[in-house]
Amino acid sequence: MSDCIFCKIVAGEIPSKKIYEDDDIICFHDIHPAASVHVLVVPKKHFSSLNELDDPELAGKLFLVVPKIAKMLGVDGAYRTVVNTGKGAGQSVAHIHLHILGGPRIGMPE
Ligand code: DGP
Repeated sequence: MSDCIFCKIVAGEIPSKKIYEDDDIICFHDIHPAASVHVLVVPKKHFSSLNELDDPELAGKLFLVVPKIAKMLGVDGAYRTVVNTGKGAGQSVAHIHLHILGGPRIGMPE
């Protein structure tokens, strides 16, 4: 989608700190990290949210890549995976993405 910020990151039109990419998926650091490790797993194909995702194979790939990326980042022993769906739930970018958060939370006492 032409006005989608994550589509622009996928297309290389907006820079990102990319840590993983394959034919279907890109993963990059969140610009506003909420933990010492905070990355976003994003399908290259545009789906506005989990409500629109209708590709079971891609859904499987999105989940199965998470532990691989967590291991790459050294947080596979303990991490959270979050998918916000809808503005009321905090979804600010209308392109489905999974958050991976690991390590100490930023701004929160341990
Ligand atoms: P959500 O609130 O679940 O829609 O998460 C969207 C996340 O995307 C939010 O944590 C901030 C991040 N984000 C927004 N714009 C950009 C950007 O241009 N680059 C990067 N790397 N992250 C972004």
